[in-house]
Amino acid sequence: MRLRELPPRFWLLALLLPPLPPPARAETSAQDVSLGVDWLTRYGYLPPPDPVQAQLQSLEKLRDAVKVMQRFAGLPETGLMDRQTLATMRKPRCSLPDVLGAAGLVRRRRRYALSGSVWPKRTLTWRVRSFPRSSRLSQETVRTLLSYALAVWGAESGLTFHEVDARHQEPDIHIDFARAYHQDSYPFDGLGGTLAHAFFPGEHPISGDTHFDDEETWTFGSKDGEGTDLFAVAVHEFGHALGLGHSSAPNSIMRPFYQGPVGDPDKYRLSQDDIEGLQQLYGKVPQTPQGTPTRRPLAPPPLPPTPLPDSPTWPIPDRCEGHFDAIANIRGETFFFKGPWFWRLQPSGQLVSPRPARLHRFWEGLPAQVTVVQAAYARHRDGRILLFSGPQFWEFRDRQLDGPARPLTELGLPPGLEVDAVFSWPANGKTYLVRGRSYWRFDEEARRADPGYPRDLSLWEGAPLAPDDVTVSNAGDTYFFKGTQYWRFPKGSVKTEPDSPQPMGPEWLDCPASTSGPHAPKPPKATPRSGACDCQCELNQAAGRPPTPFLLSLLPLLAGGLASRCGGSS
Ligand code: RRS
Ligand code: CA
Ligand code: ZN
Ligand code: ZN
Repeated sequence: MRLRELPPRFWLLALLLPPLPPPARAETSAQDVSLGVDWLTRYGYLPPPDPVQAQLQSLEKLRDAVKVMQRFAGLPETGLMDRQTLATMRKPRCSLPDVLGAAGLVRRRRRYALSGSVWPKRTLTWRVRSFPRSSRLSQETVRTLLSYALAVWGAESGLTFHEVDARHQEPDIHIDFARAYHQDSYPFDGLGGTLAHAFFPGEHPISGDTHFDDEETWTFGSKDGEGTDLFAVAVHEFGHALGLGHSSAPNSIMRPFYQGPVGDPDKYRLSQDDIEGLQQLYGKVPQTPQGTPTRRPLAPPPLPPTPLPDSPTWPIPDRCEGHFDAIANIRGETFFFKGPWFWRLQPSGQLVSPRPARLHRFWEGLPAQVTVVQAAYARHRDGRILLFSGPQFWEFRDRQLDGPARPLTELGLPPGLEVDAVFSWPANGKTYLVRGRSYWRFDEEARRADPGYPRDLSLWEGAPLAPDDVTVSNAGDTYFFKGTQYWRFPKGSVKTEPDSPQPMGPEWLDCPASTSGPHAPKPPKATPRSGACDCQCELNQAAGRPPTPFLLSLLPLLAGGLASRCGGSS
């Protein structure tokens, strides 16, 4: 089609073409104009055609549309359909619009765009429904990379993500690797072009769903630059799944064009523009009065060793900073959990090693995506160990997982609630579950929640609200932990010691007092745990096992496992 054969609206757009010698311009412009209008309309830069529009206004809008498109594409904002702009438009690309509604064309200071929809909850579930048909990446690696990509958004918003088994729960975010037509209106286009797309939050079953083109060569940590980095694309798509549109900010992961790998998933941080967009939707990570997050966001699991030779590692946390996720007395030993790590104190009060051990190397069968244990306790009646994360818990027999994830509602909590602390109180053999300023009680013998709960935590006189965790020492005293402090309740008492709280560091973790809060340094007291292994050893008897095999089973794992990574352990 030649320019003179075009309908009048294309003449208008021809004004956007750069000044070129007439013959060359006429040869290219017919196709260019057609491509330009279609492209800008298809990707949301132009509203659908309106024949009654005034010409001058339209010209201005067209120039604006071209400029916005150029900004998104990282091109000079000429407002003209120049060579670079047309080249960009000719390349195959995503079918979802870049600009969401008319607001996208309004000039804004912020660069990010919002879909206008958000999830009305802070814990979201996900599942990979279909994996790549053939890929260098194993299914395990795919899941791990996806959980890292979700955690990137969780870290800045406090949102948490749980991988679920659809047989038990329909997830919010289904993830598929699909080819060509795949039961939505956005068929994929084979190798290259569009890499993936995602649906904004909402109530439709497809809302939040994220699709990757299975004809791409998905890679991670590729040395030769081959393939498409799954982690980078997943971070982008999950931005949409949470409600973000595309952005034109230079460092934004939400730019509509693939920018290549973004480095180690455990070190990757969102750009300021992405953070601002996200926090517009979900607010900031909840802060305590001291300015620290109340609960660390769900962190993803360590990456598998293969096929990632330079597999990044999590920074090892400093135990002296306190703020543990969970603390539990397990058969006489005290476990301090923080992210995907834990430390262990022997019944004598000695730290087994100053270096933490890895959660998943020890708790066999704990799903890889569970990287924060929010509470833990050893059940009095059978010695089983229960680990809690999000709205679920897992039961372990010694170190082995025994059964599927179970909902907290089984222990009497209302649906959707998570726990701060769980402990078994020797005074009555009941299990206490604490959340915020409320607590519930579970009768292990009758295997049902006690009526009349929740009750107010102030009934535990002097206890901090929303403790990090609560546990009972071998001497039978109850300890509440929060931040860098602990509160002691003498055996059988629901009233804290008058000198509570105390700094945890010197007492429990072999840390100097100065790193443990506002208290003056004081010499370590005789440890409340030392020697007297009474009530917790009864657990082993109740379980019909002596304590030794369990304790011994830890040693090769902690010593050997850490030695290979960290060069030895004490
Ligand atoms: C998207 O926004 N999903 O939410 C889609 C986006 C995407 O796939 N963009 C294309 C892209 O960058 N592809 C790279 C490979 C082909 C390159 C050449 C052709 N080409 C997801 C990304 C951001 C993770 C769009 C696209 C393909 C493109 C383009 C855009 C050339 C501009 C220029
Ligand atoms: Ca493609
Ligand atoms: Zn799709
Ligand atoms: Zn996108």
